Amino acid sequence: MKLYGMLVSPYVARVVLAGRAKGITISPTAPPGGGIKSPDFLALNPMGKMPALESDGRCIPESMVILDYLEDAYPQHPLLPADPMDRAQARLLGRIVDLYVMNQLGVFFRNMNPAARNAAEVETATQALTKSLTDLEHFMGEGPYAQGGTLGYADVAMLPCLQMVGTVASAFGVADLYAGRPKLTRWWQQMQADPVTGPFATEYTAAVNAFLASRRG
Ligand SMILES: N[C@@H](CCC(=O)N[C@@H](CS)C(=O)NCC(=O)O)C(=O)O
Repeated sequence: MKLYGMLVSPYVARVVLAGRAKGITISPTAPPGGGIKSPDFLALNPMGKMPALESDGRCIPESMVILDYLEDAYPQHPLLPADPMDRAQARLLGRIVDLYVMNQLGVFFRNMNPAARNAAEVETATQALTKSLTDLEHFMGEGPYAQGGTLGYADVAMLPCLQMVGTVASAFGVADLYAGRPKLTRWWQQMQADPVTGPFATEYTAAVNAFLASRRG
């Protein structure tokens, strides 16, 4: 099994983290042909995005589909709960992050330079981000993990994405994604305390900061 991509991508990172939570080592490797737009990589994954998981000669893009594949292929240490409604809730938290939280990231990236910033666009994205976090908070469980008392699917789906968004949004005056949101606040404390996600969060913060520093030049 090969995971193509770079750890700094939150979508790649959630697959790496899912592997760690399940006790499987999944290390990202550089896409073949020198990048995600190379003919060699596009032959495997014409979507031209990371991550892509290659296994037995077949390729799966889309990080949440990869998480589901890992659940099916490595059932020994499940990250999804057993109850159908709980499973749906876990997937919902990942879906809210992907469709509504991460959706704002592009605007922030486009406006990183304060001198060329579109203030109206940033304000709209900030409001949408605020709403999406409130929605996420609503659907989270009572904790201390995203859904219940053990590390699971929703935690690994959420963690790198919220770390990336939090770091980028902090450059736009959004000081703390979790402030005023008790479930998210407790969750983030738990993520830092957990023996799997704590070290991962430190490693991922370093990767994000290095990436942002390289973009600043
Ligand atoms: N929905 C996809 C998103 C993947 C994605 O957008 N990855 C970014 C890196 S963070 C990428 O490959 N971007 C290159 C592009 O869109 O051309 C997933 O969950 O895997």
